[in-house]
Amino acid sequence: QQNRSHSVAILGAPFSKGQKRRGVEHGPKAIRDAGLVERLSNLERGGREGGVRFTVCRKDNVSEELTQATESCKSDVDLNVAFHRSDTGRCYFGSFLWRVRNEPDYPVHDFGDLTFKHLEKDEHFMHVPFPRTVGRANKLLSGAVSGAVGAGHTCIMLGGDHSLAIGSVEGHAQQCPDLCLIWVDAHADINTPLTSPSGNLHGQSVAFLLKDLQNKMPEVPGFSWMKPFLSARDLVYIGLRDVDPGEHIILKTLGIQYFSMRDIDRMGIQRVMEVTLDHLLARKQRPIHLSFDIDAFDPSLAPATGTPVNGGLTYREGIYVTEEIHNTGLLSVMDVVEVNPTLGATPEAVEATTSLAVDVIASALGQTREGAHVAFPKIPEPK
Ligand code: HAR
Ligand code: MN
Ligand code: MN
Ligand code: MN
Repeated sequence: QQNRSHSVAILGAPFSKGQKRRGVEHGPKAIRDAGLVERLSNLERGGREGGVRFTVCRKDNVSEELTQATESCKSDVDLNVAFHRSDTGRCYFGSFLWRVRNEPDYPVHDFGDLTFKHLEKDEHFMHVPFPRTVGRANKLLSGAVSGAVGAGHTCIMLGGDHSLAIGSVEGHAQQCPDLCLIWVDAHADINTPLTSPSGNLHGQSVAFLLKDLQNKMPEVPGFSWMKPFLSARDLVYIGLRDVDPGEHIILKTLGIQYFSMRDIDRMGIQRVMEVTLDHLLARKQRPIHLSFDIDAFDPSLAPATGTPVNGGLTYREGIYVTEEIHNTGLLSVMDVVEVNPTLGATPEAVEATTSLAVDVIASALGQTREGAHVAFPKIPEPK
């Protein structure tokens, strides 16, 4: 029902006080300089599109719905149906994805960068640095994301460090209270100030969002403007491989669905995405918030980042994740964070990281590896 094929809003958030290394505030400029706006403008996004994901438990239902959907399809509609049998053999699940061709393109609006103030007086809270600065930056970002989503855009937030997800998801939730969250990251970023080994807020973002952790969170100065709103069952992690002990007990206690790199090795990325989307969308279609930390990728692909961890996503796994999210038709906000152009060993290393960021954004917004033919309703013939 909430099929999203909208104009795109790009929102830069040059902010780095969620951790102790400077440089990640140059992420938005570096990603733009890698050609983001041109790439998105050239995307053949012509046409509305959307999707329905279903789980049914009788084969006749599938064929019946299939026939109906196919019949209601006019010649200017592409229908893409994928479904398969569950492991028990009794259920079928899959998706109908549709796209109306030959409609006007959807423009890309670059809203530029937000301006964040550094607060002079901002003492540590416990061992947490810059709490008021981070709290205030996220309040500002929250308003901007809420405004962009409210105006009908699909919003791309360029970080900045991952503490910015607090404001980004909060602002998104103001417009879409039933959103779900896919967190692609080497790290779980679910420490509370009481479990965090570093104190850094970019390792704690999810703890600020979750209702289920409300009574485990102290009152951090700078964050009184927000209340946790997300349920643990509305969140899925992909790519984890560096999880602190305190984070592990939280993941286990709250029963959060996560796919570590080991799970990806075991199940394959295709199955991981199937279970992810089934977990979040089978009961109800709702807007997706994708929070993509570039360090989810292997450091050989994304070296210019503050906390690289070996054994990450391959290029193809990462792109498969964003392709599948695009195919739901439900992507509403995407964060791309932790690109730090001051950390690459060489200019080539930085360029690899920023162009990878552009690739995952383009893929999340509909660039396909198999190609597309929006501008070609049929094969041209010689006169
Ligand atoms: N878990 C560690 C901490 O809390 C490191 C996590 C921060 N690194 C990130 N976040 N880039 O994804 O300090
Ligand atoms: Mn992160
Ligand atoms: Mn990370
Ligand atoms: Mn598409």
